[in-house]
Amino acid sequence: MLNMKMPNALDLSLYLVLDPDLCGSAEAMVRTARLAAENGATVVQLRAPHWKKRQWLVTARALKEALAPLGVPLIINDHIDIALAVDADGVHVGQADLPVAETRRLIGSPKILGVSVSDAAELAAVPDGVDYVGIGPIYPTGTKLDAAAATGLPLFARLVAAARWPVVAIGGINADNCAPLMRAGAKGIAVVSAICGQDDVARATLLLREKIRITRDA
Ligand code: TZP
Ligand code: MG
Repeated sequence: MLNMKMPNALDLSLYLVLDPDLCGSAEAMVRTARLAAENGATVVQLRAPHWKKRQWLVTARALKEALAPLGVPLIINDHIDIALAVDADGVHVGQADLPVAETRRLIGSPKILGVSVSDAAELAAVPDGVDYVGIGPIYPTGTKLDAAAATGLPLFARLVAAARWPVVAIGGINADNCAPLMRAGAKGIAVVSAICGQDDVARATLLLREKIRITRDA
């Protein structure tokens, strides 16, 4: 019998997107990521739109060291070179970033690739080659100032139904409003401010984790 080690299936259920401003510093970002991963975050994305490349590299490397022993994948927002430099687990691109096909060609087939969409037209235009689609913002958010208009729950449910890929919901999501998104078919929720900058990151993560569990078991 072949002794092949199957890669772990990608668990998108609680997807933390890091924010340097909300966390306070790069060091606090790494602490936040570790605490969240220890308490139920299943994916961590490094997102820092205003950073210079060197800061990206140093922090991505520290995150990889913190998360790899916990088995939690590290996704790099937009910067394929940083993902390759630290051997991150994947890349997440937006509508204004390098397109999916070019990104896939550069990172290779085993890596995770996600793309953001905010409406039906963007969703319909997503080509093969992605592992998941992030849809949002679903609810109003103060974290991404240039975000598109919030979809709201009914449109989100229609988008999930139309999606050919696993969907992660993002934007204004917290422990109180995440359940309907999971029930609508999301494979996971992505949060920034519900974890980053919270006084007790472990507790905030556990609360989200528990809501997801309850919703799944219902
Ligand atoms: N993309 C769409 S909304 C958003 C991103 C990165 C920010 C979500 O932040 P929060 O604090 O979870 O609303
Ligand atoms: Mg981007």
